[in-house]
Amino acid sequence: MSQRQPARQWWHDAVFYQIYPRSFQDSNGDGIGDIPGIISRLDEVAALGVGAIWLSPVYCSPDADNGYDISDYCAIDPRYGTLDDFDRLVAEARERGIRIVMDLVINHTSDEHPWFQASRRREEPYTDYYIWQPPRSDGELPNNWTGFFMGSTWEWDEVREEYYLHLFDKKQPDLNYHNPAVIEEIERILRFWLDRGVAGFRCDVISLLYKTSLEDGKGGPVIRGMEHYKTQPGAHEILQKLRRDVLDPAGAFTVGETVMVTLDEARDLSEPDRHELDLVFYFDHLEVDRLVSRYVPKPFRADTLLERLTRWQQGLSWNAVYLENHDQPRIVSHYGDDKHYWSRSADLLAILLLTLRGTPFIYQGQEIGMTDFDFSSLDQVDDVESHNIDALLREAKIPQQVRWWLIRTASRDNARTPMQWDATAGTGFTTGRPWLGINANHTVVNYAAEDQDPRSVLNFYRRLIRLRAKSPTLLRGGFEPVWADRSVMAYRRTPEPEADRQPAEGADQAQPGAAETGPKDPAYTIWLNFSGRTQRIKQPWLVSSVSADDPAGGDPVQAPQIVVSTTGRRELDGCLLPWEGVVIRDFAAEAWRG
Ligand code: TEU
Ligand code: CA
Repeated sequence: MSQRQPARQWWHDAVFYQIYPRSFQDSNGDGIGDIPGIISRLDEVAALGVGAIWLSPVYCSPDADNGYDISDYCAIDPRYGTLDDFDRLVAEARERGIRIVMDLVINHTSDEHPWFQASRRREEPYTDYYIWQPPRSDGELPNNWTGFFMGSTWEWDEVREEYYLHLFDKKQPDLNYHNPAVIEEIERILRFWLDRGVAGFRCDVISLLYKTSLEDGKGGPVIRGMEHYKTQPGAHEILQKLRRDVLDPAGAFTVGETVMVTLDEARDLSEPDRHELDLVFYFDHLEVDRLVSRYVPKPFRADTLLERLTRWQQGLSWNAVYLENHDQPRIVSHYGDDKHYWSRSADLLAILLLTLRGTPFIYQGQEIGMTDFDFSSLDQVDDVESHNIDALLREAKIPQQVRWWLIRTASRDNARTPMQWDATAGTGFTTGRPWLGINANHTVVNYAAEDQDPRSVLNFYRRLIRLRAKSPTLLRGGFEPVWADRSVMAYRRTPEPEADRQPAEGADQAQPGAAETGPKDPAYTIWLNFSGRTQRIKQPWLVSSVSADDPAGGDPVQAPQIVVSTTGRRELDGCLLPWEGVVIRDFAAEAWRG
């Protein structure tokens, strides 16, 4: 796949910040984050240098899955605020040059949504808004599918006297996308939020919308039946229709969450000439040390991570780059070392996120190095998925310690503990009783302390985001793997070719990387040591400050320079210290030819 430059759009150069409203900032002491709370922290978000906020759901919801079960798509849940609060958020963010991107959860609704209530009573036109099936002739379930939250995907409904399909929780019935009326409803919802100044949508499990058939699934007990609904032709048609009818006319941006997506599927879903999504979130790079999705840990290998990143970095025109979200464990606890090298490994992972090719997404708290939760038992955990998994493992007679070990490492609640704003008891998040436990390390890991500490993880993120914004190579250059073994990996970002140097779409001079007329931006080589041991690298280019004569006999080529380092070292001696990450500006490197 050639890495020719796609026509520049704002989201190619922006850094995104994901907010999980429930855990970001509470403004009224009920222990639950809300929209006025977010507004009160927009300066902090802006100070990070982000250009857009992805807002996890704030719609009306009975919260079976913390808002990913929506009962009214065009209303704000009273716990989060009002539509006026929302409009104020959009306006206040815009004033700070920040766009708002909403979470679009349309694979399923809440079972408390009026559509579902009417559908179960066969009230037209809602009868076929969902996927209903009678029992099989032998009285069995309609098929053998199993869901994302464990167990069968079918739930019996007393009123309708039929089963309905739910790929997630039974309170999240799947919509029927064979029904054109459902697609019209979705178009109305999109227009409702676009008319309120929203810049685009993060589309929840968007590749699962269209169930081509309900035949039995092949394969094992985990998420069985996916071959009948993952990235089906019908889904491509729907995405093209939504783009044509609503999204393109509004110039809206879309990033799709595409679980278990393959590279070919991702191309079909997001390459510019497909007119479907602008970007996709894939998961491969976060499962290097996992046997099954987020579960069952296995040893981490840096060379495996580089191999997977290279495939996606070079496989798509443009990537959505992320290491955390509200479903994943905290990356410093997952790939870093939050015990012995917390700050340095958090910085190393910041280098990885902000030097890869693509649009970076930072998850709230990642910028201050928040770690996985410090819970000691399941009763402190809220997430429906974790409780369902524990129930399934208990049925399978798995001992309690093993169940807890599995859940502790993979639970989504690791990402959902309240944002740590300061060292006070409520960590500045709430004056009330937080809906989920606050990590005891908030006395050290918090925004207020790090804001004042120039060597903090927070200021490291800020510096990297500034470096990226003024570097055409980091913004738009190529990606090449350089070297890796089980602990260390290195890659190069190569300058974009002359021909591709173009001002950003509708760029004003303030735009990062706008019309560059200055000296050509060099290449950057990034070296990352993912281990607590010093690694000797026998590679010639892991040295610095050696100026060389230009082989073409021109002026001496400027020596490679370390521009970012997690240890603060400016000289390299063929070794990488524990969790040392460096970004080397390398004038000697040839332009990438793409
Ligand atoms: O997540 C899809 C989902 O299943 C994820 O949990 C995914 O399996 C996992 O991250 C892979 O490691 C989306 C939302 O992000 C999640 O919060 C919702 O629970 C789910 O859809 C249903 O809406
Ligand atoms: Ca609140």
